[in-house]
Amino acid sequence: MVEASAEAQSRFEAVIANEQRVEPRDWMPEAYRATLVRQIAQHAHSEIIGMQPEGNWLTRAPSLRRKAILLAKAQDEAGHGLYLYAAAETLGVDRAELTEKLIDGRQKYSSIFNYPTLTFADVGVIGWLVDGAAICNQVPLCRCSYGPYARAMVRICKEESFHQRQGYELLMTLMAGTDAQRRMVQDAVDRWWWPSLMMFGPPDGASPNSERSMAWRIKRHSNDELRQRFVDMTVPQAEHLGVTLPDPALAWNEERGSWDFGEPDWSELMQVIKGQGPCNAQRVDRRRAAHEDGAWVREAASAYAAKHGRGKGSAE
Ligand code: FAQ
Repeated sequence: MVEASAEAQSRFEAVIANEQRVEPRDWMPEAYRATLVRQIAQHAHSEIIGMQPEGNWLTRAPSLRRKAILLAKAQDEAGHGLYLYAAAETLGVDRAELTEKLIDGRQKYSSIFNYPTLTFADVGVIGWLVDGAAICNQVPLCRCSYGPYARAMVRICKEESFHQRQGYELLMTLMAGTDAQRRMVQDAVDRWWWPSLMMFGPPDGASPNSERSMAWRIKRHSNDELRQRFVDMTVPQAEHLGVTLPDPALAWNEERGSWDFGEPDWSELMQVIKGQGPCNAQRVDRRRAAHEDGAWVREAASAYAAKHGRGKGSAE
């Protein structure tokens, strides 16, 4: 990496301070670039691995309508992965290399996708809670200081909003059904509530990256601020739906104008991040198998690109 001139350094700092965007052509500190590669790659991997839990229900959706909706949602997640890998590539990394790192366990993806989807109600709860949490976390990323990431997030957030509504609509339908269907929804809420809170990351005191990412305006809010925002948004939705959130400490705090809530089990989050969650091995094995099964497509696309004089194509 070329040593930065004092002028380049102060130009970078002014862009951040003035709420402008850093673009791929601009000089940026190596640590800023590395932080973005880490976060964007983790985000892209999450979208791709995130297709698996719901994909489990594609062939067993209860109607053609539900199957079409679920298929469209999974396709959206694949698209989000592609925008995000493209954004990461503007930082000088190669998408194929990022995929290798994921399947070798050298890069992370969101903890939430390491839990099983036991019933079709899980599809609704993922839309409502997981996409709901993703929206809370990602809307501020539309104002991230790095241009390509911020722009990718605009479309992703629009699609995530649709995903959240479809999940909520599915749950409303189940809640208007039989007692067994209502029990199925409550059971899914009980299993997904705490993992959804963990999606926002460790508490602020144990979040080593937050301070610097916020100073660089990559992250706009701390993990705990966004978690609180999610709880405040979700409690009235749960009441409207007629489900109970599995947290006896949940109580309206008049003084703060917010909901108090219990402490997630942080040791569980750490276990899942370390690869020891209920489905980590299965998710990564499936991703590795899909990557290997797709080798012939990448080879064919590269051969086609070479034949048409485009050199090494974007065959991944
Ligand atoms: N899972 O210092 P911090 C979606 C790691 S997309 C796994 O607080 P940071 C769409 C973290 O990487 C969901 N690892 O880190 C969808 C760091 O490790 P490292 C994905 C986690 O980056 C819906 C260490 O712990 N969204 O849902 C997690 O400042 C439905 C210390 O943490 C994004 O990726 C976790 N939950 O803040 C798809 C959004 N939390 O790398 C299908 C963008 C923390 O130093 C179906 N990312 N870690 O070794 C972010 O906003 C941030 O990266 C955070 C973490 C907030 C996730």
